Amino acid sequence: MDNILTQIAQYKQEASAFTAANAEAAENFRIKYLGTKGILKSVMGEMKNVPNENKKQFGQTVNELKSFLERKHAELKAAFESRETASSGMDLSLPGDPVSVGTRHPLTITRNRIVSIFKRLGFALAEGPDIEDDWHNFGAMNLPEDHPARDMQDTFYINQNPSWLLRTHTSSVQARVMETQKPPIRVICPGRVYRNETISARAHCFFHQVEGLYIDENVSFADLKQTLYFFVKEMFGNDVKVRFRPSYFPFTEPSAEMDISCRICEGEGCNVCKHTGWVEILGSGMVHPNVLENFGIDSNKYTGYAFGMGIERIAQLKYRVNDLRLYSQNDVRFLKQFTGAL
Ligand code: 2NL
Repeated sequence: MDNILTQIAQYKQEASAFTAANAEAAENFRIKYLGTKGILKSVMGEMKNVPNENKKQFGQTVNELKSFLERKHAELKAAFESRETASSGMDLSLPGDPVSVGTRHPLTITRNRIVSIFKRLGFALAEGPDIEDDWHNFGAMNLPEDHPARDMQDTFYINQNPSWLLRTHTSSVQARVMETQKPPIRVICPGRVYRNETISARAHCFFHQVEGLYIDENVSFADLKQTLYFFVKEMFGNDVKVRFRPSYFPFTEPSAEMDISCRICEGEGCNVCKHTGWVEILGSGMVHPNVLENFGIDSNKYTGYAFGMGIERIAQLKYRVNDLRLYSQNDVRFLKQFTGAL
């Protein structure tokens, strides 16, 4: 009797030290201790050799061993079951969900191209706030108090404080540059601008502009023409033709608008150039002396040129976009056509 009890204690010790590295090892434990030809069965078989007066005690010991082995087996098995459930819902050999790569917006592509051309000519990038005050947007730009652009019909004023407005051009950025820097000044200023327009294929309440400003001694109209000529050749190709037409802006004198030969019909005549062979792409001129003096820049010593263009317009000519609204509708059928464009 003592023999068999010692033997049981030994089995128990062995079993309790058993570790399983995988589900198979846990199953081997079950076969070894709890299987039909296992240790528990053979211990139970000893009952017939135990003297009657000890049967009760022996039975208890065997029952304890049995529940110990079952608990131990459950523990071993559970360790793997939990690990298996965590990963079983996932087949690592399946191909992953494709990550769709976005595209740059055509206006971003166009702005980056414009800015990079002027950067190569030594222009520095300058940016400023969309919400401006009257001085930086209008006053400093030589717009008289009664200029129609200042009208509520044309400009968005901020309700809470009507001395603030949404900038109507990025000239306000150049104003801030002239306020804080001394000539020579050479900056290129891209940004969103706002005008109170009814939205249609040709007009929107916001659009994007790039303006440029160059102030130094002896800056001439010839410099303006040559710089803009270089710009359009880089932007539209070497064979592009240009013409300047006299124009009027309150902030420049003299002023000129620049046309390029129509890239759509190459001068043959089409809807885009309204059968003239020419399309307008920007406004420009020599900075008005009043604008320079507004910032304490001596207009007898310094001269400058400035220009402004609409990014939508340049993108329209490059990509043949015939409705301004497409730029802000976020329709992926439109946007994904620019895949691959930089
Ligand atoms: C256009 C015309 C223009 C300017 C913008 C400018 C800026 C300063 C001084 C003088 Cl700080 N002028 N900017 C000059 C001429 C034309 O824009 O059609 N823009 C879309």
